[in-house]
Amino acid sequence: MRTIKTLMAATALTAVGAASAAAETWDLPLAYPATNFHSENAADFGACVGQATGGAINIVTHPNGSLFAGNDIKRAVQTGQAPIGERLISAHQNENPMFGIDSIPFLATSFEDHERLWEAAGPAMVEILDAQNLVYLYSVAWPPQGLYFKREINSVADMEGIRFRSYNTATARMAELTGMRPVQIEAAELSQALATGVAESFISSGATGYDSQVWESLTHFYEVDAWLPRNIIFANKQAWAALDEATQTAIRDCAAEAKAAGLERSIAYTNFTLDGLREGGMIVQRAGDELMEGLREVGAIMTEEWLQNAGDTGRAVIEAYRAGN
Ligand code: PCA
Repeated sequence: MRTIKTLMAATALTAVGAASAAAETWDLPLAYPATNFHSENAADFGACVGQATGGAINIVTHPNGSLFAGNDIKRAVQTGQAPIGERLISAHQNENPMFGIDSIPFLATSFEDHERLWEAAGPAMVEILDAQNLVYLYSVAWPPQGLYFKREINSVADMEGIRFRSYNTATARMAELTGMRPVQIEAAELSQALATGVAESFISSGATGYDSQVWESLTHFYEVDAWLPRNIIFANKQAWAALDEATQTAIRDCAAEAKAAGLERSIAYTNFTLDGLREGGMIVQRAGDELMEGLREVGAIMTEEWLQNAGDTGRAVIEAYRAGN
């Protein structure tokens, strides 16, 4: 069995390897730490591509914003400074409202609903990215977003004046509407921002709180399930077009695998990291009714604002998603 597999792998290697002249290194900038599930998934994707292309494409991941800071990754790939990259797409909602479709409060709050929303948004997303010189490869959701604080919070009124770390338009808007003071900070800088008091609260997954060991500065995590934002892995269009068809197919196959594996990882990481926050000493619980009510009011305003901005394309996607409910 082992021999046959090895033989088959060796044959595949020769076949594809012979077709492509030289091995090419593709640097893949990532914004999140190496141990984060997105980063591990991207590393596995890279290994898959290396194997499937017989070493013709050697993907090298650069986690934690070490090659480009999160906010610069998309532009770097668009302009060909990097052939491939991973980015939290909702951080670019200012370029196109559709990029923020995954951050509409309380629209799709479970992995299941969120995947359906993404299915509905998919074709439009591919087209928008294409017009920006990007080839969509795969995308993976973060776990549901909840609120981190350094004291007990029972209502929106309790949030007044708190310095709140934002990571996209929606998080900044939520801060404004709840009377907090937003400051945009990369995940890679989060621990430091909390330690120095630049930020004292934020919304994110258990994953990012766990990755950043936020129990060193904060005490409470409220499960709110506001939305599940996504990271997208995309390639530069010219770098992609330079690949032969067999290589493109091999990468697409690996991307399909990474999409499915990433979802499984995200689901598994959800409870694992919430337990990790508890072990770190934090109080992890569902938000109370009064807080949820207040957040839902804010969410309704944000939903209306998004629909206004997103026009027909956005409305059509939301309607298609809602029709499936
Ligand atoms: N973690 C990322 C984005 C969403 C998430 O869960 C962050 O906080 O930057």
